Amino acid sequence: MDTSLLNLLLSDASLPEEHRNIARKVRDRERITFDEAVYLYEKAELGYLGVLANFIREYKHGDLTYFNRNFHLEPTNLCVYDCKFCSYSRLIKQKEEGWALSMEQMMDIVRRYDGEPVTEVHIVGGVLPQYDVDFYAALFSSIKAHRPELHVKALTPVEYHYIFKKAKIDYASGMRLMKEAGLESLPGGGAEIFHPDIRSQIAKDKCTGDQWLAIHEEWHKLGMRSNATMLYGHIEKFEHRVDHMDQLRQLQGRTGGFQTFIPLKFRNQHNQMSGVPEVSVIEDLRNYAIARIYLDNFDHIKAYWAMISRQTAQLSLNFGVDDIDGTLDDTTKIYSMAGAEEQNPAMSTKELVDLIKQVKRKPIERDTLYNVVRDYSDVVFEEDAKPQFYKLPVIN
Ligand code: V47
Ligand code: SF4
Repeated sequence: MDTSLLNLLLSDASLPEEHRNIARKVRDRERITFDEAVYLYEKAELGYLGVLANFIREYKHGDLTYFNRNFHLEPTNLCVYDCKFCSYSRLIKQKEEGWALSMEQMMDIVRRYDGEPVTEVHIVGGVLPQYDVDFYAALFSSIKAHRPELHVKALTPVEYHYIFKKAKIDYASGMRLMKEAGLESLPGGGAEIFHPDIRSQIAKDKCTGDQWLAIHEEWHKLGMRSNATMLYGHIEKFEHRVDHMDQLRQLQGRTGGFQTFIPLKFRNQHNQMSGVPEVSVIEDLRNYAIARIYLDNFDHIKAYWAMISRQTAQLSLNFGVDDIDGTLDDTTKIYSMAGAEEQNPAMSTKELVDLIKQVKRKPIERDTLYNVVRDYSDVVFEEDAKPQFYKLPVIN
């Protein structure tokens, strides 16, 4: 691991005292405080943050950069809630623009991947009364019966809180039931911003921040893993971002069950918050870097390429990120509907590997639990083996 840039920073007498103290803490692997994180958001420029975050990224993972082969299953885009940032949900009254798949239709989607080398199905969508505890338990067990090695990463505390309340069961019993049915991990969605001052404005009615955290905690107590997200860059203040990460850091301290933190950039197309401008790419990178520095007990920071563009995903690998999610196969609509650059998100394994190699990192295919499936550092794809020459036009 190269410490020269960090040492150079530390030897710079013109660097403000607070900057130097935080850099020293990072070098000595000490935890930074809440106030220091707010200070970084307010005062630190990108180059400085990049040196610190990349130092942490490299002592945790060297050049390794993870991706997986997955597809999304989105049962419905109808939803009983009305989150202001959501471009995806069609309230039940706008039913003509929506879809709600039956169990058979969902299994047809799963069967479409028979024989394909995918390792994970990520299930995410809206909340509807007909999808209850029994429905989801039957879905998970049907998927596992059909393809036992396919990892089921499904739903968020938003759905779980809703279906457990309806079934009158507590979180602990509910999560146990889901595990028995075949659920293997929880994606990070539904977290938005935990702080009630913001949550009540953008995502009122659905589960609170405390309920989101309580459901993950019950899941972790069963020995299971999950992810966490943060929807940033809208009406929240820097203090709210740090508060959000602080609650995650505390829960992680108690359970160790989180695998990865995924900052989700607010996109402003076709939703009720279209008047709120999106933040710049500089702010995206600063945010990844501060997350990497603050969340010292999280192993991984993920940039979701489908939402921030392939180029920003490449850049993020120098700002603390070590994972860029998966192939997706054009099976998710959440971000394209919100104005993300990728309108039909799908990348072949070769494209993902090339994207990572182009910026001199090592592409590692992982499964959902970060077991290494394959190291692609020295893999030559068939297309690469035969050099392509362009025929020059003959000029007479
Ligand atoms: O909770 C909705 C977000 C999330 C918008 O765990 C928006 O591996 C930005 O959580 N602008 C769902 N974001 C997706 C999600 C996720 C994605 C990829 C990987 C994983 C993982 C989890 O999408 C929602 C919400 O925070 N979202 N609308 C929008 N306009
Ligand atoms: Fe429903 Fe989720 Fe959209 Fe909120 S973000 S309206 S819970 S689909």
